[in-house]
Amino acid sequence: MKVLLLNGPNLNLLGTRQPEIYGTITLLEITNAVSAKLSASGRTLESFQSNSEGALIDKIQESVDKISGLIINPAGLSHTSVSLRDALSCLSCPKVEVHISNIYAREDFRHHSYISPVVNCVISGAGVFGYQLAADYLISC
Ligand code: CA2
Repeated sequence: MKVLLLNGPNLNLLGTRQPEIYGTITLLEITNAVSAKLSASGRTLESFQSNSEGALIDKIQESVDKISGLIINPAGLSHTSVSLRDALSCLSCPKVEVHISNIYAREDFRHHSYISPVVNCVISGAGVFGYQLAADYLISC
C-alpha cells in the first residue's frame, strides 16, 4: 500500500525561511518522519514537491488507482486552484489536506480552500506535526 505525500509551491523552503510561521524543520525531515510512521504499518511513501501547479496535477493523474492514501499541503494553491481540486476529485482513496499554520487565524484570503470539500480530513494549525496526524488518519482508514 502506497501513500503519496504532495507539497505545493514554496514548501521546499521549509526550515530555511519564516520559521516564526512554518517552523525550523525541513521538508526532508518531515518526509522521513512520515515515511517511518507509515512503514511501521506496512505502507510505503512517495513524496513529491513542486512549485508548478501542472506538475502536481500530473502526479495526481499518474497516481489514480495506484495509491491507498494521499496527504497534500497545497500551499497557496489551496486558495486559488479549481484545477488542482478537479484532479483530486479523480482519486477515490482517503485524502488529507494539511496546513502547517492555522489558515483561519491568518489573512481573510486564506480562510477559503478550494481543496477542503474534496478531501476526507483537514488538519490546520498543528505545525509540521499535522503531517504525522495525517499519516495516523490514513493508517486508521
Ligand atoms: O500553513 C500552510 O501550510 C500553508 O499551506 C502554507 C502556504 C500558505 O500559502 C497557505 O495559506 C498555508 C505557504 C507555503 C509557503 O511555505 C514557505 C515555507 C518556508 C518559507 C517560506 C514559505
